[in-house]
Amino acid sequence: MGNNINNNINWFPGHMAKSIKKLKEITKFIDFFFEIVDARAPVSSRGDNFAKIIDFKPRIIVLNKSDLADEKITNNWLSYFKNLNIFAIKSSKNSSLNLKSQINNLINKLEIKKKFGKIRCAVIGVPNVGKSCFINRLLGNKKLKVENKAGVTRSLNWVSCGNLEICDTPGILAPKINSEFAKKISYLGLVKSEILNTEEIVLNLIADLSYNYKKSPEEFLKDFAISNGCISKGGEINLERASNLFLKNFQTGKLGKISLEAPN
Ligand SMILES: Nc1nc2c(ncn2[C@@H]2O[C@H](COP(=O)(O)OP(=O)(O)OP(=O)(O)O)[C@@H](O)[C@H]2O)c(=O)[nH]1
Ligand SMILES: [Mg+2]
Repeated sequence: MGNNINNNINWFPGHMAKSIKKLKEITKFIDFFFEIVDARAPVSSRGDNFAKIIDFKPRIIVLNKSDLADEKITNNWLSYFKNLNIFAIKSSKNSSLNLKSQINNLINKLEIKKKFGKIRCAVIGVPNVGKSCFINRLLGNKKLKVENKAGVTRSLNWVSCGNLEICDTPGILAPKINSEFAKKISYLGLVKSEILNTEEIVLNLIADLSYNYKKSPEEFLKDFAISNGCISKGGEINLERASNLFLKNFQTGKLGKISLEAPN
């Protein structure tokens, strides 16, 4: 049985605690941070954990997976951060935008005072948000392991990229996450799926997307199961399979480019 979505997510394995400790140790040597968030929910996918860790070092917010988000809302987020004098860029793994030159421009603006040696940065964020994939894009190769599940990177890894030394870090969640954040990061697949009750998440998601205009979320899911052939051998409706399919459709953008959070 998974965690109840109405309660907090309790997934704080040993490697996360260890990584927080290590991150705190290296922060004093870090010139700036890339903070990767999911463009579909930049607030919930940041959590409230990192401000304490990164010690007010310069940072660049990366609105990643922007290919899956509502473009207009992502652009509103960029204006929002600009108004707050926070550097932010949008990014997507298939984008043809020249990520490197965009980042070099920002690094110049960060005014990192360094007479000798390379600039050191670390890439931080919640699990499965695309940290390792982002670094691979900068490197121009597939050096770091990337997989579509939360908790792939388990320790801090340094790689060299031109004038940058970049540290890839494991995805970190707070030990306790408020239930609104928990809901959204579950929808987005940023939590280890094994600890979740997928059917309950999907019923919440259907309600939040207002798909249940004339039906209850339960009826909507049953109809979805039938129309997508999610039927067990005995002939019963297989809600588990239907829930997994619905969630996958949402997470891969098959239901459209949907942002879950917009700036005020
Ligand atoms: N659609 C889309 N998928 C992306 C993007 N960036 C990364 N992904 C996918 O997201 C999944 C997770 O990517 P990773 O780079 O492994 O994520 P991570 O943040 O390093 O995850 P952990 O190491 O578990 O913390 C992979 O399936 C990537 O292909 C993007 O911009 N768009
Ligand atoms: Mg990783």
